[in-house]
Amino acid sequence: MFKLLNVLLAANRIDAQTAQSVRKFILDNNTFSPSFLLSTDVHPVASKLLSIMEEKQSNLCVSADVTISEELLQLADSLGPKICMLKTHVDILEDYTAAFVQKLQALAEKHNFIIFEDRKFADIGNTVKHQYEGGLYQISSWSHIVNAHAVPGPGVVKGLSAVGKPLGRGCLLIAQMSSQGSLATGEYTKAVVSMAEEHTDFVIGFICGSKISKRPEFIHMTPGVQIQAGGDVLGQQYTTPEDVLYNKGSDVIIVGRGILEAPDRLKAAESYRMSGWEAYTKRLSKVAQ
Ligand code: S5P
Repeated sequence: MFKLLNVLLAANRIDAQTAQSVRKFILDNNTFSPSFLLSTDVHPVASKLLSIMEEKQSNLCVSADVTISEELLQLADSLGPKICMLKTHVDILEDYTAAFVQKLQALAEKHNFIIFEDRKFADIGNTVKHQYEGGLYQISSWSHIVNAHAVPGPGVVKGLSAVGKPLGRGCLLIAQMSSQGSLATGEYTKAVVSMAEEHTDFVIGFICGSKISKRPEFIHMTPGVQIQAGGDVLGQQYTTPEDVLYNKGSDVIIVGRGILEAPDRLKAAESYRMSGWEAYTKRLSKVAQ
């Protein structure tokens, strides 16, 4: 439809205003989907995430960095309708129990969001296999997505994949970081992209600051996002949703303190959802033109 509009516009059969209002109508009525960009076979977790994004008109991942499990569950329940994904750091909880993850899984079902344990695995394949599957947290049994540093080489992906693939799980590789002085830049980032391309049966995308791969099967997720650019005293650097999604070409924004420290968390989440979705669909419509 976008191409057709361009043809009609070029032939002066419609004016620019009509073309724009038809484009807006198509976007508003969701008659196209972000997954229109996908031409290849997509990993089931990635395709689930994309359909949740469309259905809820949300590309917001809340980073639920709280230390009490009851508070995390409350967050998941109240913000659940606004988000496509909830990111956890399960090892910062003071009171972790197996019952807690069961409740979290039930909330993920109820509100239809993906769970992403931000474990940042970074060891040899055999060790990460144990860390992913076993120990206190048994992450592979409940988290749809995990992430890993590529620094150990492809063994880290192979080890995680041995556990996660049979369970239908997906993995993100950390290709860039939001923190000041990060070493994950340039050639390192490129090597991470190559590593992902070698493991598309398990790797579904990246933690990154901008679009780093043109391959449509990869989802780009960006942390270090707040309504106002800036940072914290420990090196975190913030970019705005518009910049990350429209200018830098990422797909999902990961927001922690921008929501957690707001006077009204629900209101803040809705505002990130709205600005995130607007910037994302604006970019997709530009790509489609
Ligand atoms: O490069 C990164 C990668 C990650 S996953 N920078 C990050 O900040 N993160 C995580 O995103 C970080 O561990 C934290 O959980 C969240 C950002 O939180 P905020 O409060 O600064 O928004």
